[in-house]
Amino acid sequence: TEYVAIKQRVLEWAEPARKKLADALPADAKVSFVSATLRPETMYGQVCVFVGPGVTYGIFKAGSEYLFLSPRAAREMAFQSIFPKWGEFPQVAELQGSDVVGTLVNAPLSVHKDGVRILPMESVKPTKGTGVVTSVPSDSPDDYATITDLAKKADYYGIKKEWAELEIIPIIETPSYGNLTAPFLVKEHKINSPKDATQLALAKDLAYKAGFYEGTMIYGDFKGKSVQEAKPLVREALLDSGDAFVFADIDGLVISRSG
Ligand code: ZZB
Repeated sequence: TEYVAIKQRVLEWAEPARKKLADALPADAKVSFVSATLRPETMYGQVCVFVGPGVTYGIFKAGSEYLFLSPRAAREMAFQSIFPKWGEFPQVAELQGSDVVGTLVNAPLSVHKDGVRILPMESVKPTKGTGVVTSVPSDSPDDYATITDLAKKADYYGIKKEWAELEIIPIIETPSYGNLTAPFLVKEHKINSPKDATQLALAKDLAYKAGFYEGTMIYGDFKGKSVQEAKPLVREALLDSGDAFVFADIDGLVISRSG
């Protein structure tokens, strides 16, 4: 799978992460969470970034900056010229997803200019992409089901309710599902929880197909264009600005093929 890897610069660390990193990083270190997405055209609607709370992540030095992602993805990137030395991916720290929940990061292109929070998602797969997922609840049923649950049970998850309540803006319109595809499908398929895996898989499939084949951008730089036209244009803009790079997930491909 070829992902667009979005760099989400840390603006403020959550307390557990800050403590663990005190001796590991220079005070002025530029660290970015790296989210793997197949839908760059939806980046306008990012409201948070998900990590698996029980997943182990690393911070890796890539030239003058640092990247937060799964060690598995870092190893793959070391053979894709994403780190300066071929095959090397120097790790400077190890963190659990739960350590970084609450961290404030920049979200390139998002309507939320002051940044978005890192939040927990149980269904994040450590073996796919970078293990970091940027969340667009307007167009991803998984994201909508999770953010709704996080806001409902903020205390249980140990987060501030307002972190899960950033505005969800319409960015893509489809004739089948209107301008908030994911909320529409979650309601239509009576999905009440992020654990409703079967219905969520169906909703995701429908959302992908409708978005790609019938979607029109109603927000952002390519407003009025079809999603098929806008997708490569947003991708190029993110690559050109340095906010993203391309990442081919080789292992993920092998794993998904063998089931
Ligand atoms: C933003 C986004 C917006 C995404 C959307 C989807 C949608 P797939 O389809 O199964 O190949 N993702 C990436 N890595 C992981 C992971 N490790 N664990 C769980 N989810 C992950 O997966 C690709 C999509 O799944 C990615 O694209 C990412 O979410 C998430 F409007 O990025 B996406 C209908 C989907 N819409």
